[in-house]
Amino acid sequence: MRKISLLFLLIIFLFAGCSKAPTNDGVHNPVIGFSQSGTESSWRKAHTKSIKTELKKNDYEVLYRNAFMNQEQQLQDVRTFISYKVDLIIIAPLQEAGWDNVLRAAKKAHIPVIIVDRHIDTADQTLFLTHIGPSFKAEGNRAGLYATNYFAEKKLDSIDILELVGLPGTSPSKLRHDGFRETISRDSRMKITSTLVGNYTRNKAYDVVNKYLQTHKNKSFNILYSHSDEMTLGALSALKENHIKPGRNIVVITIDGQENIIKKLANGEVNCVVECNPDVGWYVVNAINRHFSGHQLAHEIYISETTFSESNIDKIPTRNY
Ligand code: GZL
Repeated sequence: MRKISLLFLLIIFLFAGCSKAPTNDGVHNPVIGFSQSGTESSWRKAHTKSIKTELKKNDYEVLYRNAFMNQEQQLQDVRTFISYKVDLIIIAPLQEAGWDNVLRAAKKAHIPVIIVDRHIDTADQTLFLTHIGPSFKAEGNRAGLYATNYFAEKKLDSIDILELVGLPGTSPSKLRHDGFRETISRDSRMKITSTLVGNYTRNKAYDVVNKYLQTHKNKSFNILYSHSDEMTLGALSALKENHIKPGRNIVVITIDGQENIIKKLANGEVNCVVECNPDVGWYVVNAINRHFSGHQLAHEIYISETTFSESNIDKIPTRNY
């Protein structure tokens, strides 16, 4: 009888270690510092909600800070977590650069760090346990694949592309650009003739696209490739105000998969939506649980994603963002 009860207790302990926050002093649940870069899109808000919800479901105490797209503020937020001696820090970095000093301080304080969403640029890969997020390059590849397939049979001598990139110095802006260029290079007619910077916000995107259209009245283009749905929504307003029919006069390709852009796919204003999945909470908390249970983590954990267009519009799952 005694053997059975000991075995039962061992099983409970083992499974409990993988699914709930282990109490580090037998009383308090671990405290997680979560530094988010901003709230610029419903994608970003869904990303935040996914992580916070899963952490709380697993009984972690959460200290949350939103840097409102201010890099200095975000670095300060992380320093605050270090001063509070949290048990682990999650960072969704705004920019790639500038993280070494604060991450060295976290390492010196023996506080593990997990990077989510965008990447950081550091030579010292021991400064964080793992990165959990999309393959931005693959997202760019998928956008380019839609473009090359769409124009494969079209009788055109040249195919001009207007690219709307997000915040400079961020990994999605660089890698979505690289992935797209890599794929469209297979069609020598395709050329990115203008690149505008929309900083991932709707207002900035509207301003730069409207100014471009006003100052290039005689210049046409075949494709708008926009790195995020929020920027696409701003661009669509500018296109319509300048009497250009998005989805018809030009092909519109966008990345994220927000509910409001799926509606534009349905009404023909957008031709292709490359999914960028914000629902990473389970992956993040599973990694934290495994870390606290003494497991080694893969240094890169990719989130699965797909592409939506008129060919599968009836099968698009509810977006919840
Ligand atoms: C990508 C993420 C981007 C989203 C935008 O993972 O960093 O930032 O595509 C957001 O919605 O602004």
